[in-house]
Amino acid sequence: MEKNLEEIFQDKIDKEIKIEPKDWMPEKYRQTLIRQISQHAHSEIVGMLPEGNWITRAPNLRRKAILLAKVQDEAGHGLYLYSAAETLGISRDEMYAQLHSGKAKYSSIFNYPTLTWADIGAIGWLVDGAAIMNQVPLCRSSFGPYARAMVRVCKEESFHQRQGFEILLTLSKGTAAQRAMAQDAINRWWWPSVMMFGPKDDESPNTILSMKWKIKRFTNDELRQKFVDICAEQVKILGLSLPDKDLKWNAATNHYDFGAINWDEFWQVVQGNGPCNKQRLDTRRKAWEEGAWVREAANAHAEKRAKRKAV
Ligand code: FAQ
Repeated sequence: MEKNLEEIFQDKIDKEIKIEPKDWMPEKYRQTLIRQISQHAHSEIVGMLPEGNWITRAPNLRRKAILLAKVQDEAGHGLYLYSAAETLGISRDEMYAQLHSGKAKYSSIFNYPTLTWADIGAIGWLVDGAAIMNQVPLCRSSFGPYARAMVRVCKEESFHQRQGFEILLTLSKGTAAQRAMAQDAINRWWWPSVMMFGPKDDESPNTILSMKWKIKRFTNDELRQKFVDICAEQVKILGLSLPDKDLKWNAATNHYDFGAINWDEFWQVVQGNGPCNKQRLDTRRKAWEEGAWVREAANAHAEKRAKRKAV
């Protein structure tokens, strides 16, 4: 019997053949990817804001140059991802409108404030660390443009993670006040980083289909556990601790057990009620409005050049 389009599509996925933009795909696959890739792009762009707060206050020129480069990388990641989403038939303007209207989600983590310089270390170590854990498997995602964009993104994220760890390592070897500042940043960023992986598997409506379609290669809980296992070891090198009294090696499972996640806090932040949600969206909207003249000028210039070429 001849196979239908959906069966041919699933066969390709099962054989690890990438799906490309012009290939047939189920509408739900297209929508799932638009949702995930655009949310990911928004996260990179909004994610520039907490760190941007420290560019003018980095403790020395070297740190400032590194932070500036890191934040620029994040803008680049956002742009690759918007381009990958565009191949699925959504325009960049539509995606921006969804972000600015509050309809589109972006990662919960970027709704927390950066109070001290050590927060820049904690973001690099924990937030970029969690991002890498989640994104390395996305390099093997079934949709070609997303998978290819992720390869470069992950290389840069890996540098970001190391720069964060190095900031914390330096502070951990400093004065008592510097050590305390590093510990305080870890205390505040740990649980929000653990939440980044999303709801637990039995409350994650998208995981089953995304795993079948190999958009996701691991479930939220699987990635979260890998992250906890790695951080529980790395924190020992810093001589600091993670704020979880239930964190304990379990020889039977070969993993660290960890304490209960505050899911109420997670959903509050996702629904727009986190400490900085309003500030983040206001800042993005203002940047969009104030950038209108640049877009107009660029369009006018492009039109002029096109006319000149046509003559
Ligand atoms: N925050 O059914 P699931 C970065 C939503 S990039 C907000 O499990 P899914 C780089 C989810 O969208 C960080 N919302 O969903 C950087 C869904 O809502 P919807 C971003 C969340 O898609 C570092 C609902 O909950 N990374 O950090 C969150 O299968 C430093 C149900 O969830 C990516 O986006 C959350 N944490 O799994 C930049 C990676 N978690 O849409 C600057 C790509 C879940 O149905 C500085 N994304 N939700 O209304 C993914 O891997 C997946 O989308 C997950 C969620 C794992 C995030």
